[in-house]
Amino acid sequence: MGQPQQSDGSPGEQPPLRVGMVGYAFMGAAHSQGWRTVGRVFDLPRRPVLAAICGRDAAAVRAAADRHGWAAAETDWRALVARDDVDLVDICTPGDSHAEIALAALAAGKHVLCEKPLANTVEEAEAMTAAAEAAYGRGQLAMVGFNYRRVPATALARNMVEEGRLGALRHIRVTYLQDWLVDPEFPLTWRLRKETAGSGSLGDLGAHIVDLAQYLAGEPLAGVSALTETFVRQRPLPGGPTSGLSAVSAVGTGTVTVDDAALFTGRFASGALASFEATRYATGRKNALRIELNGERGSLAFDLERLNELSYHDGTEPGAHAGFRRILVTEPDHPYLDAWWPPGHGLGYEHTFVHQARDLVHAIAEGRQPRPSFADGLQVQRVLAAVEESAEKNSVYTPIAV
Ligand code: SOE
Repeated sequence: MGQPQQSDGSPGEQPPLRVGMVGYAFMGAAHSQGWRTVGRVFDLPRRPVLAAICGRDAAAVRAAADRHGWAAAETDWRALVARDDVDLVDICTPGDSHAEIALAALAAGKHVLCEKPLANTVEEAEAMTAAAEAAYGRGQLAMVGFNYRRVPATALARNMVEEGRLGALRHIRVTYLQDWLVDPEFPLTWRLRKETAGSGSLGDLGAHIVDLAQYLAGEPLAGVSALTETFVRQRPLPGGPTSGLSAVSAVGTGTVTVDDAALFTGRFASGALASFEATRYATGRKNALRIELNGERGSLAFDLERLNELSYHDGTEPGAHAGFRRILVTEPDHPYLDAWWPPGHGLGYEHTFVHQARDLVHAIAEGRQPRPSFADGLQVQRVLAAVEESAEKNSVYTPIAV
């Protein structure tokens, strides 16, 4: 796995973990923030080092390296993967390059972190999972970046479901709403083309809520019935580089080849029912991910716009006292919070990437499979494929392949 590393501390201390990142836009910036901050907040068995960042535009990637604190900049991801001073490759590119980069990085002996969705197709995700499983035998680890598992409140919700506080689950209701495509003049960026993004709101937002619902339920979906729609089919071509979720238009138009919105229902093997809505056309909703779980003994509700809170209803309390109550998830005994600020001081979106980095560093140092694994990412990909298949057949119930 690259050049042998000297540890510079006490006997038994593990060497630094040298990270190489591909991509420097929105997700690249978010992951950079995670890598840069994690060792300053958490006590880690290996100290992450921001070794090199890669992007095709030499000036832009150099600027990103300087801004985010990366030691070196590359313009060819193959050169980054080949570097001896990189132990882990973090993939923050559009979905069409995930498989190629991840397969090359695993073949080169690196650990891999790959942004969601794992791939653009089930076939790519299968190849990536097979490679990750083979690499695991060689001591390499691979994880998918479903960062919303790393909000303290969602991690607490998972613990509460596991403890049986909700009893058998009956309903999971989840929506992920944004509005940055409402304007029909918003240009046809890579996120609106099937060949680059794989799918639209479905893969971008639906992948998050499928993963979160399955993580909280503790089981995979068995099947889905779906509707998808593309509301605006022609858009102006992009006129230059896109940045985050914004872009400028050029002359000419092109065809949107992905869904704009996806609505689907799902069934778990346990009998629980779920509903999902993913859209970038929910006017006024900026990054509104909400999930509610109803079980035979209680309910939980989470809203990303109030991410330091978890609502809990204990259905076993006497009716006169029962009702949803707000748990302020900022106590040191809540997930991740012993390392942060005093109670009540709150975290935000970017901290999920710090927690993601923390969990991955621990898994690597301890040689255990981090979750969500590539196999978890593949399973989500199969749900997305079943949603597309069901939508094509006018909502016919479609079992999830195993
Ligand atoms: C755009 O819809 C986006 O940046 C997603 O791609 C991210 O995964 C999500 O966390 C925020 O919104």
